[in-house]
Amino acid sequence: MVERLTFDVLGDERGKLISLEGGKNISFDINRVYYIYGTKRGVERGFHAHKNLKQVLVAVSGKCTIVVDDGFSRTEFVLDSPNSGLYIEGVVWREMKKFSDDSVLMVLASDLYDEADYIRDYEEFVNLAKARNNSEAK
Ligand code: T46
Repeated sequence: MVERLTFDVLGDERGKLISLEGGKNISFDINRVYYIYGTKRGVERGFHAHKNLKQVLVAVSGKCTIVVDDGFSRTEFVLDSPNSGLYIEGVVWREMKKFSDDSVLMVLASDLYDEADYIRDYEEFVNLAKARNNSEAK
């Protein structure tokens, strides 16, 4: 499942503030936060799926493009605002590209880092995505 999120902006005369809270505007408990910045021009990252991890991606500065693939079709999302997020859950292949020089991509994750949760082989991903889709259809 992939869903675009829009966060409320708490602004006053001093500027803007956005609050992300596990179990409230973020549907899961947040166990890890990491951010990707200083990305060199032309670099593409990701190229993997997760078995169980839930994540919300937010471009807190600058801009980047996220490609998501559920094993059947691919969709591109541009993240270019701190008040917009992309929720990704389930077996979804993701690629990140077109990072602006000032891009800071912050990711909220439901679990601690675990390499065993990654699927880094595209064929293995497609097989698992199709198997999960078939079992959900029954
Ligand atoms: C994802 C996309 C959006 C850690 O040690 N701890 C961490 O929490 C993370 C995220 C990474 N690492 C290590 C593992 C690698 O040696 O940092 C290195 C770079 O990680 P990776 O190549 O997986 O980074 P990306 O940008 O391809 O993918 C990351 C996340 O790993 C992934 O979960 O969904 O961002």
